[in-house]
Amino acid sequence: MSKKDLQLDIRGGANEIAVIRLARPAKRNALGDALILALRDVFENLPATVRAAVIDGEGEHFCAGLDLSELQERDAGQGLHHSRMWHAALERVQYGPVPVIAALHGAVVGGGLELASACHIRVADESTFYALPEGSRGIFVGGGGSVRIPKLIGVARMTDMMLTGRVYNAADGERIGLAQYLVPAGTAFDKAFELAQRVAQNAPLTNYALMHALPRIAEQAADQGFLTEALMAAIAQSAPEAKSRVRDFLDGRAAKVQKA
Ligand code: 1HE
Repeated sequence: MSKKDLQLDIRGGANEIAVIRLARPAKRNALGDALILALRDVFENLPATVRAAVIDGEGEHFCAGLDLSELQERDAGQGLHHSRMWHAALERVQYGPVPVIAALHGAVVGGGLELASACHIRVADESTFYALPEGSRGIFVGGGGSVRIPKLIGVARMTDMMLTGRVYNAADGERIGLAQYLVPAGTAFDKAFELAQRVAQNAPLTNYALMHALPRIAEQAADQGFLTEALMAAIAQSAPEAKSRVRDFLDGRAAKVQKA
């Protein structure tokens, strides 16, 4: 991997946004080991001033998944560690310091879909298509896809994608839950950045609760989930920022919720 294959650009303003770009368009942003480790390092070392991140891919495609040229003869132990390396990196994306918004276009396939599913919001433009070609390559997902993708679309749809090689287009992808936003071709980054700016204005503890507590509460039995929720709510509302935001609303200084 060359240093240029993963680019980090911190955009200023009161709330900084990290723009992270897969920049290996000649290989359709395929993810080799070095690129995966670089992704992990970027999320581990984001400056504390950053409040949200956008990830996108240079060229015609978001990401072609695992760099198949690196797929050598691995024994079972090496295969296990390789998959665990992906898990560690994508955990840094999902459970890192700030919400991450994926700007998708073109191919979002294999490990590319695994990366996208580790992000908190997915914005897809009309050129986007989704597939899990692992099935036809004789392999299995290894980047956390079997945990995260069924949470978006259900086990049955993921099974179909892998058994039959089914490709979802952008509109169907949004319909089934692979992306939360569908935008005109060429505008995914702009929309993702706009959303990141909005997310960056939230109280940091609210964003923390959404990233770190909500997915875990959703995995808990209801009685445990209710308690975790109550603890998180108590912590969030005790922050000075929460008190001043509520005071702003009560004093008529904060925006009302507008009809959609
Ligand atoms: C690659 C890869 C790659 C492209 N690894 N080199 N992923 C896949 O099985 C998807 C494989 N890729 C494709 O199906 C297509 O490349 C795309 C649909 C993504 C794009 O098509 P296209 O026509 O724009 O590009 P292309 O001509 O196929 O590829 C351009 C170059 O990128 C070419 O190399 P070149 O040296 O001949 O120019 C391709 O070989 C190279 N390339 N994709 C390596 N993936 C943690 S486990 C995750 C498991 C997986 O992700 S498995 C799924 C892998």
